[in-house]
Formats: sequence, structure tokens, C-alpha cells
Amino acid sequence: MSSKILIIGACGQIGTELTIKLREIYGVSNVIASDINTRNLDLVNSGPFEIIDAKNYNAIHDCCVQNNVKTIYLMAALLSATGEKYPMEAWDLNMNSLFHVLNLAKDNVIDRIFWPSSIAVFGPTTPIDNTPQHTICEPTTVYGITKQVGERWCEYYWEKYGVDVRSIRYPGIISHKAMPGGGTTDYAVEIYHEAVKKASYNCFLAEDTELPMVFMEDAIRATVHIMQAPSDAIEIRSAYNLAAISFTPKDIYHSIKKHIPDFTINYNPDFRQSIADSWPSSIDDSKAREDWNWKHEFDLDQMTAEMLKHLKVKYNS
Ligand code: AKB
Repeated sequence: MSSKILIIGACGQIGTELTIKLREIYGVSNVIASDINTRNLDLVNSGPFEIIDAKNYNAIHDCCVQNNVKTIYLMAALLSATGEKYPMEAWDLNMNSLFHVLNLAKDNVIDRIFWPSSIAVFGPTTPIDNTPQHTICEPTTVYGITKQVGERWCEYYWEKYGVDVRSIRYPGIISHKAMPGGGTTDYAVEIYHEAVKKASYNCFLAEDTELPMVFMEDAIRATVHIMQAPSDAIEIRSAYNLAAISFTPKDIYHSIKKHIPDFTINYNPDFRQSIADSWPSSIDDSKAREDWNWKHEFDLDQMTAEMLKHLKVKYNS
């Protein structure tokens, strides 16, 4: 049986598009999508799909053994905003799912893991501009703590057991297919949907909150590149800084206004403001650019044009 790829958390924002891309590259039958439920029917019906709870070691193990899965992309997680509401659930899901896949690799059931980290590993004591790869990481969110600790465990499993695990500290990701859920950077996706549907948006962050972001197409390319790179090119086994564009809610508002002149915005910061304030404004990703040739393509205006083009079709407007 040819070796297969398993995506855990495939119905989420990144998992949905990653599944489509990996099936394009490796063939539909070689990429098994899985999630805890069938909430994304397009994805469920587009190829092999299994219901798997990322916290259930036996379910992941059995799927790998029965299907000759050799690579896992672990995309299931509770993000920064939801994690603050359900701290123990975030810890339980984010850490135990990671241990399950690390242990499957340690026991030679699988050969390679992709596990996403995040800019949430940084905190208020981190240098805010052009944040270096190696710097102070004192996260103040539960999600950030799970990502920081997860990075340590990834490096540990690489050093002690030779587990081939690869990771990226994703910035906020902007996309038009599946909605993000429970993050602080979600405003930068919602704003496009509301602009197309209602020409107005009530933003939960302040107008001058600058955060690092990336368009989904670039984020998926980064993920595929790091996983295809030869093992000796991957010098960082915790997680790579990754950057593309940095902007504020006001910048994105002006970018949208070029296409929708009567678009209006209000700013009503909520509890997510303090999370955003604890994260960097921009990231130094030179190591990713050196080691596996990362290069982003979309700037803010190009991303806006692409988002609005697709959402106008989606909402028939
Ligand atoms: C979030 O906002 O929690 C995520 C992230 C930056 O990891 N999008």
C-alpha cells in the first residue's frame, strides 16, 4: 500500500485549504482528511475522510496503521480567544494531540509531522518590531503557553529521538474559504465578509493595532515548502518565524474602501485587544527565507483584491 498523509483538524480554516492543496500534489486517495465532526461537507465529500478526535491516541494510531499513514499534519487546536474562555480544554487538546503524534513518530509508526506554532508564543516582553527568531518568549495566553511548550517538546523529540517534526509560527491567516474560529486575528477575515455583505464592520480591535498577517495562499505554500525540504535544511526544530505583511484595522479598512467606497467601520475593542497588544507588530523571518526559501507573494492590496473577488461570488453581490 502506498504511504498516506493524514490531516487532523481538516475542517478548520487552514486544514480545509491544506487538504485541497495536498490532494492536488499527492493525489486525492493519498490524503486522508479527518476532524471531530463533519461540519465542512464539501471537504468531507471530496475524498477520504475519517472522524477522529485529536485527543484520542488509539483513533489516530489505528488510522495510521490501517492506512499506512507516514505523515501527519496536526491542525486541530483551540486558538487564543477561545483558549482564554476554556483554558483547561485548550491545554488538554493542544498538548495531548501533540504528544500523540510525537509518540507515534518516536515509535516509528509515522515518519514526519507538521505541527503549527504561532506568533502567540511571544508576549509583552518580546521586542515588538522585527521580532527575532530567538528572543524572549513569555506568552500571556493559554494558547500561547501551549504553543511555546509545544515548541520545546518538538525540539526535545528531535534531539532525543530523531523525530522529524517541522513547524512554523503562523501569523494571522486571511482566507475566503473556511472561516477561522476563536482567534484574535479573526477580525482580518470577518472584515472582508462584512464589507461584502453589509458595507460596514464593527471591529473588536483598535484602529492602530498592528499585527503580522499572511494570505492563505502564501501560508499554504510555506507549509508545503517546509515539509518538502530535505531534513538537513531544517535547522530549527522548535518553529520558524514566518512573516508576510503587517497592518492595522485602519490599513485594511482603507484597502477595502478602494473597492467599496461606502464601506464604514466602528472600533469597539473587547478582551481580544489585550491579547493583540501582547503580540509583535512585525516579525524577522530571515531564517525561514535562508533555510527553505520562504518568500511571500501577496501584499495587503493584492490580498484585498483577491478576497473581495471570491467573496463577491460567494455572496452573489
Ligand atoms: C489567533 O489569533 O489565535 C491565531 C494565531 C495568531 O495563532 N490566528
